Amino acid sequence: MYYSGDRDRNIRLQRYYPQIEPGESYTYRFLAWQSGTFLYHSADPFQATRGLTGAFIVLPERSKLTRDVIPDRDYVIFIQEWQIKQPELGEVFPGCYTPIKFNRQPNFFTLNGKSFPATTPLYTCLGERVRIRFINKSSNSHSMHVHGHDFRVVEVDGFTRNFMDDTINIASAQRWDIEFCANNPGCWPVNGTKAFHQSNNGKTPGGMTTALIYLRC
Ligand SMILES: [Cu+2]
Repeated sequence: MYYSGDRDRNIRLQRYYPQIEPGESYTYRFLAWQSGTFLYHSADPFQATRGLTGAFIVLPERSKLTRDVIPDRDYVIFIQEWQIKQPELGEVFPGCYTPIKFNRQPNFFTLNGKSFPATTPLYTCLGERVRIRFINKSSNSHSMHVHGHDFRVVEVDGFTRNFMDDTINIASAQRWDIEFCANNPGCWPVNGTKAFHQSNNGKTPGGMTTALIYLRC
């Protein structure tokens, strides 16, 4: 919604980020001038803490999509955290809850919307090149690693990087793209390294943990 003639900063913001009321739609059109890993979210930060956000991936121009640009596997891991009212720490109390919008003390941690053990594994075959695009849409930084594998950081925030590492600290809103050769068959944890983030309301195992699983191929 646009309020003309008002100098208030918040109202001017609404001119750039339209309020889309229930039942309404709004079409954004823009030039995707930069390839890379991005995200979109509601302009209201407290709608984003309740889930109005997602991944936005821009691939290189078609003419530049060569074999060395496209990995065999290309995964997105979208990191979020939630504050959900629970009677006490250390247990999960099943039920239907609305996340607390201020989200100052998150007690649930998800990868692509699920906490371990409900997270979706990443699959690969021996010898494949695997890319993982980590997107941190949360208010904390998250230190992530892939057990059993070193990796190359190939992009941060859509900008090219080229260095080896095995654990990366992803600040709030950052996107880190890593690539590695699947050269160590097995079933490996892929997880955030902070203890409480590996739990569901303090109950382990849980939280931002998933698995890298080698298939027989
Ligand atoms: Cu770990």
